[in-house]
Amino acid sequence: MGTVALEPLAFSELPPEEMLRRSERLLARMRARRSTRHFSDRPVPRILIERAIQIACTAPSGANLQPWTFVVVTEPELKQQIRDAAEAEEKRSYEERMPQDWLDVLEPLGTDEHKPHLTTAPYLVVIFKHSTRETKSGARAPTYYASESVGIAAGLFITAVHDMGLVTLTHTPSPMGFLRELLDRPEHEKPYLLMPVGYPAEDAKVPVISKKSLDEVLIWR
Ligand code: IYR
Repeated sequence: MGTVALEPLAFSELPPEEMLRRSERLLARMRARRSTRHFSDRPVPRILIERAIQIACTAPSGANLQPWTFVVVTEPELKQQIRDAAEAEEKRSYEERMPQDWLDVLEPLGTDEHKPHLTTAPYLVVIFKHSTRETKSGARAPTYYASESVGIAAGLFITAVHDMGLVTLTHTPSPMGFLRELLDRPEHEKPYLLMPVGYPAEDAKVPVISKKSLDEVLIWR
């Protein structure tokens, strides 16, 4: 394998006050982001979803392997099948699989096995993580830091959706294997996150919760 060509980094330095201004603007914008379970069925232009995915795909990834696939579901019957399967798994999880300490920490958030947003939201975006990749010779080889890479891409997707004025919810029905089957993805693609995307319902609610303070999360050494 040859080395990749190098080019100069396109970088324009900003004045310090402009750096601070931008950081404060983005912080205020991101502090307004909330996950809601209450979606409107109002249509959203496809181009916005494509843009959010393009933004997600700017993420750094292990060896630049970009170990992700985004499947966007709009077909009502398929959304219904996904909802039915997710609710069946979630019912078992809430009733049998999740230990009491997990149920206790979720209780204030009011989550349960009912997932109406999976049929209400105009789009269900499912991110798949590639556990292996195809080499030039057609053999299969590992991917590297795939979870970290896909997690970063998901973070950028969530940021993009919020910044363009839509809402999403990171949903992780467990186990998620049914998504690979329903969406016809190959064995090496593992469902990573299921995200309904759309406008919030007019009466959308969110739990009253707060983020940790800087003091609680930051240690300078
Ligand atoms: N996957 C379940 C349970 C759940 C787990 C966590 I951690 C949450 O923050 C929220 C829900 C569900 O989607 O209901």
